[in-house]
Amino acid sequence: MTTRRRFLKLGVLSGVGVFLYSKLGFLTRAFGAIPGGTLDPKTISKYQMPLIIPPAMPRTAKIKAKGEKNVDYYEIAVRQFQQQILPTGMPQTTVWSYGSVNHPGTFNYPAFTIEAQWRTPAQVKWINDLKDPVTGNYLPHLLPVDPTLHWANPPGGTAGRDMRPTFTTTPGPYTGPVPIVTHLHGGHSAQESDGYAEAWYLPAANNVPTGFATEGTWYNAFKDMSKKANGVAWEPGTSAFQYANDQRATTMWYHDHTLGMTRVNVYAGPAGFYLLRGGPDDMAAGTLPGPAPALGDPPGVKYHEIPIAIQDRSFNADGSLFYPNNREFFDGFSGPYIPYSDISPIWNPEFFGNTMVVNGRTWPYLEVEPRRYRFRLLNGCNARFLILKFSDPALSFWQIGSDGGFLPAPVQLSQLLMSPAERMDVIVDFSVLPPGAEVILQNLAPDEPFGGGEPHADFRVADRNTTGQVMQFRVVPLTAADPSTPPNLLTLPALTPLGPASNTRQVSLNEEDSAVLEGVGPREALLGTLSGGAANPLGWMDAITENPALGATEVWEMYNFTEDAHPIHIHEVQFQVVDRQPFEGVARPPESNETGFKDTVIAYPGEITRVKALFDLSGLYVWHCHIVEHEDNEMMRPYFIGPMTP
Ligand SMILES: [Cu+2]
Repeated sequence: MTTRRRFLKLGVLSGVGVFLYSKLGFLTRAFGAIPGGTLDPKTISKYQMPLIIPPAMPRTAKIKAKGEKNVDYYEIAVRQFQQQILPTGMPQTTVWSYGSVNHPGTFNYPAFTIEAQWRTPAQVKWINDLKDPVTGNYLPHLLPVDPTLHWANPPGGTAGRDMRPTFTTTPGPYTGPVPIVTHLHGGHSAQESDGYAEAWYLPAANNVPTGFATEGTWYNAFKDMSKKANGVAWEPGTSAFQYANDQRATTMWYHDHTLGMTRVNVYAGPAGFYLLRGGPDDMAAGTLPGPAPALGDPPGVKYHEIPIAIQDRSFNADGSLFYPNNREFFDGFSGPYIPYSDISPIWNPEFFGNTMVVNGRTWPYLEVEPRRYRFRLLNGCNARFLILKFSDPALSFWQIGSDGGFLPAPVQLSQLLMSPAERMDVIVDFSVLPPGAEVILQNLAPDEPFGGGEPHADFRVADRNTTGQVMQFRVVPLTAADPSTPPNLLTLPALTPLGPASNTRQVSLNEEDSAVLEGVGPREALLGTLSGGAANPLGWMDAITENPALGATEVWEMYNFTEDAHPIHIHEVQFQVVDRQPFEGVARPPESNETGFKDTVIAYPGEITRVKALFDLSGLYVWHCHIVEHEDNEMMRPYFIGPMTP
């Protein structure tokens, strides 16, 4: 939001007398509070409410599916409801999230955790229930949807859906029925169950306007494939995805993935953990801290394995979520927009909230005993990188797992760098602290796009009064002995590395400014290929260029031609990080906590980031930047595994 590069651009503009007012606004942002809604984050009392530990999502039934005798079946809807996210005494917040339609009281932001067992498939009927429960009419979006992006575009009808519509004047936000499609992030999912960005669907509402497309371009094709593969019929306003759970045990999460709307759909709340357990890759020699929430737990169980989703949000004084409704919020650019320029009027290239929300509560606290805990950490922010560090140097993180399951061995780290969508499985030993001790989990990453480097030395760290704090741990007396193995003595499951690659592919990360207004940008971010060593940016609609053979192991070399780091996520696979190499420099090995499998990797500016993956399911998938504002405005590409038959 406030990189030096953008500062210089605005300086140039103000020099020609265009944006003096905006520039003043910008200066306020650069050296003052993080802009947001009408609720000043400094007026929110911290550490007033305990951390919510999401319970296990109740199953609807055990069922048989085609070729499968034992399938965990869920019926999960996305609904709108109110939740106390700000401290008690402040207003509630209207959010969206998932819950089991058969179990009232399970709708929560973040959603309850899906507990999956290795080689026991899970089938989820994902229901778009963004409807008024009384009238059956659709609910409009809680947040401003920019209809000028390349997006789902239901008003375009079947001919104009999943397109960038043409406008003759600058439109306001889209207020029609909201498309959704859920993706299991990290899942080894068949294409029809992956939540493809053009496989969205509207709620089956009473008042969907005539002429609107009710499903995305790929919905019906995947519906047919799903019928064939799993024997399940999709009803209107739903899809039924089946997850094989045949991968290494790990921490995954599920969230919305609709074309051009992911940033606002996920910001509104729909996200939850999906923990896959069991199998040969989940057998550490030793005892890990536990238990985690399980189905049928009586009240009062003490959990020592806890998922922690960290997100930044901004609020208005009435408790509502704030997300910018104009481009001007980002860089002061107040137009001209359509039809005189190519800058979208609402979309912001990145959004940074000024309040930290952990498991759906602002700045919560967790009482911990002086013993070991296992935390499944998720950076669930839209654009914000996190650098987590305890305020007490006696505490450290023992990282045992990453996106794709256990690391080869535990790694002790004093701080954790997490880009959006990354997960880290860590053990923290609070026994080094006396009862009564209070420790803050801090965030030392910047309040702006991350470009690499170390806190203080290379960038200004997050505001120590707001986004520089994440949550608090309060040490209380020990009630029972800790049976868990000290992390330095844990032997983690063996990791089988991928074989040699049969193909190396060069891809690129790009950002483009306005093509008509000098010095205004960015307009959009793009992936692409390389052509003669130079960037060849490509958009969502360009022909597929990444087409690995089924069963191929490939190295992807990601050239980052932009000035920011981007978390790049490839669907279907868990990859290994090979190395990183500055354009003019020598390669360096992956970080000590990147030696397992991953699905999201930080690609630094001016570097080639190499990952190696085995593409073992055929079909249509995507790879994209997980700064969701980028993903929504072209920084996502379809890719295809195996022969592309029409
Ligand atoms: Cu990006």
